[in-house]
Amino acid sequence: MSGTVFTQTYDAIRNAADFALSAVQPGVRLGVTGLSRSGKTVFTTAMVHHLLEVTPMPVFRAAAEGRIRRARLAHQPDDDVPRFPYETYLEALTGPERNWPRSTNRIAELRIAIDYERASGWRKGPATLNLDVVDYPGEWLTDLALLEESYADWARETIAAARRPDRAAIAGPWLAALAETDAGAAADEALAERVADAFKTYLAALRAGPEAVATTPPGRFLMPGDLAGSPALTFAPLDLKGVTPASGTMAALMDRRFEAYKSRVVGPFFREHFARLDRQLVLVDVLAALDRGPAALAELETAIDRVLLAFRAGRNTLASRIFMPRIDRVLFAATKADHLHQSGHARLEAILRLLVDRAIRRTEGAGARVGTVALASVRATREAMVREGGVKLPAIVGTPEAGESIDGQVFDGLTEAAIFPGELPEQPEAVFQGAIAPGSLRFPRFRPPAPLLDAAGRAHALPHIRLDRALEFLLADRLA
Ligand SMILES: Nc1nc2c(ncn2[C@@H]2O[C@H](COP(=O)(O)OP(=O)(O)OP(=O)(O)O)[C@@H](O)[C@H]2O)c(=O)[nH]1
Ligand SMILES: [Mg+2]
Repeated sequence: MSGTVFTQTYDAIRNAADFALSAVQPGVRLGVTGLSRSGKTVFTTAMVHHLLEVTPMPVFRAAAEGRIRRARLAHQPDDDVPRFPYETYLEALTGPERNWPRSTNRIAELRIAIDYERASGWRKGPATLNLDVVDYPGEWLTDLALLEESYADWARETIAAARRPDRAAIAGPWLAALAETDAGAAADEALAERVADAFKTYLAALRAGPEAVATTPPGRFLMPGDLAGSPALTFAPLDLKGVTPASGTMAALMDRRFEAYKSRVVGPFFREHFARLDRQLVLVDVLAALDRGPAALAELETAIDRVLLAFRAGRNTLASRIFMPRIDRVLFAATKADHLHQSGHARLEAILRLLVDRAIRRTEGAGARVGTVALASVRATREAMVREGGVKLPAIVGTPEAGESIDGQVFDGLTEAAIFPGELPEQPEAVFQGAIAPGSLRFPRFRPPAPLLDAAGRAHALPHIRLDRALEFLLADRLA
């Protein structure tokens, strides 16, 4: 209990310090999150690029009205968070090789100081807004549920979920290893590592399987950040058979590590990072889930529920003693919309809207203003009409990455192709009734776009779809 009180005091002091600072220098902390491969790094890179270059963004009013004078990278406020290597990622995207940034598995931060002109009112005149962007894995949000659970409960539930008949093939090896592990045996580090490894292999198989499960905590097991291999990540559920762990046993060791994971890893993340965010962007690869089929879609719904619960935490939950979120706007964005002709964008957004609305109903509110958008952070395609069997179809044209294949044709990474990606149903509900057969859509990975040069040979800014709408929702009031 005393620890909790201390935590609150500490938070109060820090929040007061944040507040005192913000009175001098207005700031906004924007979280960018989403599950693995949802497009976080590409979005953050593109957003920073458009802000720094002050590109024309019709829907982002502050930019459209010419009130953004200049934006520059500034020193980030947190010395213990890795800097988001913007320059490296932009170079990868726009360099001669045109590569997407590599996969990341940890938190990163970047500060952009935006010099702008206030729109109106008594404060009219020049001002500066410090925008802190924090990119972190969405998997970490799933750990919130653990804060209220004991090791025994978590172990029982996780084992029960693995014993579901439809998971037999995926869970088999781990359940076999589990059956051979005696929770009452003497604590043994080598054994703990073996059991934890078998459990991690199971989690990885779940994610790669048809359900594409990403919401089975602990979130750091697949997204360890800098903690890979540390004891706080070397634990796993054991079959306790209803017996309370006796000291010196494997069960007691696992129990202690589980508690350490909560207090050393989960708590600090929510307190020191999540609770300080003002705005949150959640990127969702809706197209990939649609293409994988109903199980993946159901899993995506669970993931959105978990995210919303994290935003609402703080009302009558144990978590509220640990942190209190202050996020007042959440934007869910369906990414990679450039995989569809623009005629399909409204349908894509409608499906996301439905997923989010259902989640809001299930989780009884969002605790923040919620928006949805279908966007492409970096548009890798252009549009065309193709003729297939005498019918004209809305298609997209881009360069599929080397090794991608569509209808038996394997691409070399140099050849452009016009692709009809398939059609999304008019009624968004239909996707839950199997309107899209698994694997029936054509969503190859495209290479980043070739640079467009102006008359003087200078490269144009990276193309995007509705990135400006996202910025307007997330930042407009702070740049008013
Ligand atoms: N065509 C297209 N592809 C995109 C876009 N954004 C992301 N992608 C693709 O999605 C992949 C993942 O994007 P990232 O931004 O690295 O995703 P992430 O969420 O940071 O992924 P992790 O770091 O692995 O968690 C990229 O390598 C691209 O292939 C987009 O706007 N258009
Ligand atoms: Mg990333």
